[in-house]
Amino acid sequence: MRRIATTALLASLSLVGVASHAEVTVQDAWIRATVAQQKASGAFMRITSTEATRLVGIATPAAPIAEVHEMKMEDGVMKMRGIDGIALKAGETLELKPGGYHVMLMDLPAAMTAGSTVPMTLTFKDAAGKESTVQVQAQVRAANAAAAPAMDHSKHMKH
Ligand SMILES: [Cu+2]
Repeated sequence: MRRIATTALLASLSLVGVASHAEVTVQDAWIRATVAQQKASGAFMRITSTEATRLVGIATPAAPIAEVHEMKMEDGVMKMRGIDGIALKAGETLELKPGGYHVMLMDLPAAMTAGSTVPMTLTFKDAAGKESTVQVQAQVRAANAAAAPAMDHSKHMKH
């Protein structure tokens, strides 16, 4: 009996392995342009995955520190903080946008100039713990480009 149960378990594990070739699509990745001396900015995008997965990290040569942040109302005040990842449901689009989840780029060595393109590497971790990366070209846009209310990133220095 025990042997049969083990075989069945292995079979289902390998099925999961086949199914976990998640295809991640990133659309409309952009970074808010900065002015000289501004050390932080936000990056935004829409992410869709064919399988459930988790965004666990971001890296870009344009910033030594890139963190996933969330914004939350706390005691009537909008606050933001670093989180260790964001879960994506299969087929559902996760939107990183001003006022919501975003990528925080910090300690910027140079201003982000509108019109330039910045490469970013997104790291995802699936339910089985397997990591995969997606390369994205984010477009730098003027601060007023978003329809959503502007987000004050100057308060990010506390992180
Ligand atoms: Cu932030």
